[in-house]
Amino acid sequence: MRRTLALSAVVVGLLIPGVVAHPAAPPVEYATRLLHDCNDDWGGHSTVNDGHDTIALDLYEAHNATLDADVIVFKLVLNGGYNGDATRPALEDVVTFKVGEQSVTRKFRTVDNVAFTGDFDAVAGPKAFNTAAGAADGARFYLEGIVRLSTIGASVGSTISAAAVQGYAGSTKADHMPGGYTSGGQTVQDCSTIATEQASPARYPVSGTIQYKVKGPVQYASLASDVSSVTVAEDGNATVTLTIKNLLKQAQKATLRATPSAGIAFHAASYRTGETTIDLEAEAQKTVHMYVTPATGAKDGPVTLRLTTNLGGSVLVTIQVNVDEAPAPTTTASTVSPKAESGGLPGPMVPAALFALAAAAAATTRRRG
Ligand SMILES: [Ca+2]
Ligand SMILES: [Ca+2]
Repeated sequence: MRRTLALSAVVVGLLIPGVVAHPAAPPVEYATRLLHDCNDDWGGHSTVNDGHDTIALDLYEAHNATLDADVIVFKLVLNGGYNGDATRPALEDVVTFKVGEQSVTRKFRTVDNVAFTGDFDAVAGPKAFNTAAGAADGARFYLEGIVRLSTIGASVGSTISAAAVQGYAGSTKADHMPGGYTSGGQTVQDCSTIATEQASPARYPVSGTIQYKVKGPVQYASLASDVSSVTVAEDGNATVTLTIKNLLKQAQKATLRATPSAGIAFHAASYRTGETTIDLEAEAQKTVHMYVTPATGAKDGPVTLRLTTNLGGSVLVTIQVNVDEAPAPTTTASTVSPKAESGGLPGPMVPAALFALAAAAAATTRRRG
């Protein structure tokens, strides 16, 4: 792998520099581009100087299941690394930014340009960086530095600003974003593409000026309930209609969970108690029915619904459930809700509470007869 990366950098840098000098593909739709460097300013230099060619820095929010937390992911696009000599100092790429007025510094580090570590909460990559058409973009690759919101003192509404990246080879400064690079101890502002940068701010954000407002990982999918509270008889049944929408132009797999899960079931593609998965085609909207079936002795309380998606989305909705105590046995039948009697209950996996409800409805019919 090390040899492949180094060799590719040499080949691309020396033989086809015209191909090198091009911008990174735009960020994925749920990411924000914080920085784009001058076009490959370190590109040829990475074949004679150690240090990564910094290309771009994107940010996206996600719910990270491993960390069990809402996180910010800094996606750093790089190229090259070593110049082909035997020196091979440790390479570091230091990411700095502000959360509100608080300065934060995190770094990626490698001693072989194959395995990367760092002082983020987690580091992923390297992974191949692709062109907009999905092909490998030369030898470019990206790393992901993942931090919990809580780790960096951020929360929904916080502003992240003043992003910058400084590359190092050992203790020697190399390429940086925004702007040029350092060579022989001198800062070189090689920004020949500044006109392009200004003409396309979404692709080349004007260096260091992006102010990102933390939203939580809500840009992937939405979840809405037709009611904020529901009243249901003890041992009875109530139906809540949930609307789920894929906010992205790509398919996602969503998982819907209820806490507490007891007495909660979903009817989506199939009937599931407590949790269900839903395939969401691009920009699709789907309706899911949630059945609330409180057991005998159940108390009033909130039910929290969490919708997560395989790309990192997470959204919460809380519904208050008020339980009407069951009256004396002789009047049980009168407490059955009209909605429950009207049918439409799921078939093959009806929980015990629903069987009890059906029995009560049958008793009503007999008495009326
Ligand atoms: Ca660069
Ligand atoms: Ca630079």
